Order: sequence, then C-alpha cells, then structure tokens
Amino acid sequence: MSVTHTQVGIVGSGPAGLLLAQLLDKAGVSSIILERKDRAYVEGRIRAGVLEQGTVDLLNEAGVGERCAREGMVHKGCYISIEDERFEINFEELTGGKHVVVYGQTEVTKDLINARLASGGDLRFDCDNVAIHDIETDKPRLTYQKDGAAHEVQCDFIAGCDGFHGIARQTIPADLLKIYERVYPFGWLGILAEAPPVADELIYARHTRGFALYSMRSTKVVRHYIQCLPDTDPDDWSDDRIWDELRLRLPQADQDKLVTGRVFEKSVTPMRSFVCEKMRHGRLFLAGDAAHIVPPTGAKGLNLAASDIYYLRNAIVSYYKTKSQDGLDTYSDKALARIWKAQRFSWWMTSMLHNFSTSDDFDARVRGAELAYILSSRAGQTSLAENYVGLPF
Ligand code: RFL
Ligand code: PHB
Repeated sequence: MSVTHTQVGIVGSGPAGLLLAQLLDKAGVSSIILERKDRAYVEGRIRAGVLEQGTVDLLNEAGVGERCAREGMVHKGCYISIEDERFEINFEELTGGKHVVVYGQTEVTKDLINARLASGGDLRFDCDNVAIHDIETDKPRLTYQKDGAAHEVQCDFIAGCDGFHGIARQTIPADLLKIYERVYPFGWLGILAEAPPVADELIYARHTRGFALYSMRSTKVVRHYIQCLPDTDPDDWSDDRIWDELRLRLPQADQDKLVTGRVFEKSVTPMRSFVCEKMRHGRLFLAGDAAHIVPPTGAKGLNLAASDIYYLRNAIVSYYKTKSQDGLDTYSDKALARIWKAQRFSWWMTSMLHNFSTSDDFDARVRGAELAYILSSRAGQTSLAENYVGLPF
C-alpha cells in the first residue's frame, strides 16, 4: 500500500473541493483531492450557471477568475413573467449597484482543474472505494484503490466535498446528525441548445402550464428549463415538444423571440431542499452539496458551496497560522447561518413560481398573491434582489 501525507485531504473534485484546494494552496497549506470519476466526466457535468459577486471574488482570490472576467456575462437584473405580463427586477438599482455573472459551472470546474494541474497540485481522478477513517482522532486517514492498487492518505483534516450522494456525510454517525428535508412534487427538464437568448436577462416564468426558466450560457447557447413531473423520462420529450412547451409558457409578446436550435443536452433534475446539521464531526468537515441541497430556482447551489469554502478555508488557515481551534469550532454554525437564509430564499422562489399539483386552492391563491405583492412593491423587489445577488459572507 502506498502512503502519502498531506495537511488537508479533500474528497470530491466538484467546485467545492477544487476551490478549497486552490485557496489553501495560496495560503501555503497542502492538500490532496481524491475524485471517484474521470476528468472528462467531471468537466462535462452540466449544472448551475449564475455566480454571485462573492463567488466571483473567491475565484479571483484562487487565481482562476481571468476567463470568467472575459467570458462571463454581467446580468444587472432578471425578468419575472406571470402568464402574459413580464416584469423587470433591476438588481443594480435595488441593491446599490450589485449584479450577478452568468458563467457555467462547467467552465468554473475546467478553470479550477486547469489551475490545479498547472501548479503541480495533487488531484487524483478515478479513485475507487474512497473511505474516511479515524475522524475522531487527530490523525484522520483516507484510503482508496486505483488501478487495482491500495493507497492511503494521512491528513490533519478531511474536507467532505463529495456532493449529495457522496460518502463523507455517511461517515458521521447518524445519531449525531439532524437532517431537514423537503422533496418537491416536480422537477426541471433542462436543455442546452444552439440558439440565441430570448431576452437580455433571464426570464423566470410562472404559468398555468407550469414554471419555465429561460437562461443562457453565451450569445449563441441557451439553457432553458421547464417544470415537469420528477419521474419524467427526458427521452419522452422530443426537441419539438420542448420548444413548443417553452414557447407556450412565455408571455405572448415574447413568443416570437424564442428562437429554436439544435438541442445538445437534455436532462431532468429532481427538486429538493436538504440540510444536514452539523457540518463537522471531529476532523471531518462537510462543504457544498455534501451537506445541503437547494432547489435551483434561486440559483444558490454553487454559490453556497463557495461560501462554505470561504468559511472552511478561513478556519483551516487560521488554525495553521495561530494554532487556534476557534475557526474550526465555529465553522458549522457560521456556514449554516448563511445556508438557512439561502434555503429560505430558494424555497420561497420555488413556491411562488411553480404549480403545485398537491396543494389546495387556498395555498395556490396565497402563492399567487405573494408574487403579485413582490412585483407591485419596491420593498418586496429589494428583498428578492438582495437575496438573488447574494447575502454577504
Ligand atoms: P458536486 O459538484 O456534486 O461535486 C462532488 C464531487 O464529488 C465526487 N464524488 C466522490 N469522489 C470520491 N469518492 C466518492 N465516494 C465520491 N462521491 C462523489 C463527485 O464525482 C463530484 O465530482 O458538489 P459541490 O462541489 O458541493 O458543488 C455543488 C454544486 O455542484 C451544486 O450545488 C449545483 O450544481 C446544484 N445544481 C444547480 N445549482 C444551481 O445553482 N443551478 C442549477 O441549475 C443547478 N443544476 C445542480 C443542477 C445539481 C445537480 N445535481 C447534484 C444532481 C443540476 C444537477 C443535475
Ligand atoms: C442556469 O442557467 O442553469 C440557471 C440559472 C438560474 C437558475 C437556475 C439555473 O435559477
């Protein structure tokens, strides 16, 4: 068995794990990332698209913000439509100049992997059976197999950045965790297609046929979603059927602006809210989707992974600088305080904008009134904008 030592062992090379490794590297703290899948798989996963300024700042700090600054699209607001009416929410005006940047998670991941490999950082793909040991001691370990050989990584700390289906959360005894969860009775059928965006900003469309989101990745590639049943098979939806449904959920005045094109990715995302408390046990720290999931309506998943990493990086770096445990001890509480606010926002946006087949008429009316109130009130819009651009870390 080969044995290596590092200060921080990181499980998972999603945005959380990769960002942590780069930020630790800048602070002179060593790390090794173990990833179950291969590089092409990790770089090919299509997911989030909206970055808060705080996330962009962290990418810059990690030294990987250059392409995002060049290719990312600054969005000063968004649109919300209800049936045939479209309203503008102007983030910059409502929040004193704040905006978001549309830049795909795929690109963030590629930039982080390139930077990691260019700096000679240790990033190991194709690691089978990664297991976490001895987290209640001050010498935790990771073991795994690669190409049939057994390996061990001895660490000071372990970061569980292995997503919702990873092993890190399950390493913590179940009776020490409290799980909060809500599963929604719908999912999103998402497409990537070669077509120009419908409008200059994203459109969140509430419609009697179901919610739709008109997003983009560039001036030539769109990312659109339609509310569907959670068990929808994407293959039941031909490209024509998807484009027809997307057109019907737009306000009539915008329907001609929907330009169709070749669909090159199609998948269904189930929707859930999930929080695991606490996010630390012994020397294991959970971050990102390993600890929480939000429904994508508020565009918070990736941004929350980044803010977790901000708190975790500060805690670990401060430990090595001062030997103080304070940051480590308060990591979970600090991260969870922000996570719950983003959970609330994501749940609220999801509730206001979707059709709930399971709810009664009273609930449906209240949700409709909530959205109508927001769109008629500057105070309401300010609250939406403040949360959408991202609460401070
Ligand atoms: P990730 O990106 O899931 O990365 C975790 C990494 O860990 C690896 N892994 C393991 N490695 C070693 N050993 C194991 N046993 C392992 N188990 C797993 C995985 O292969 C992977 O590389 O988590 P991270 O870094 O916390 O980042 C979080 C974000 O990816 C996530 O919050 C968002 O993408 C959520 N999300 C979306 N968020 C949005 O804001 N807007 C969206 O449109 C949006 N679409 C999505 C999404 C999440 C999805 N998932 C998780 C199913 C669409 C999908 C399909
Ligand atoms: C996306 O472009 O993938 C996207 C944008 C905004 C959201 C969710 C997803 O709220």
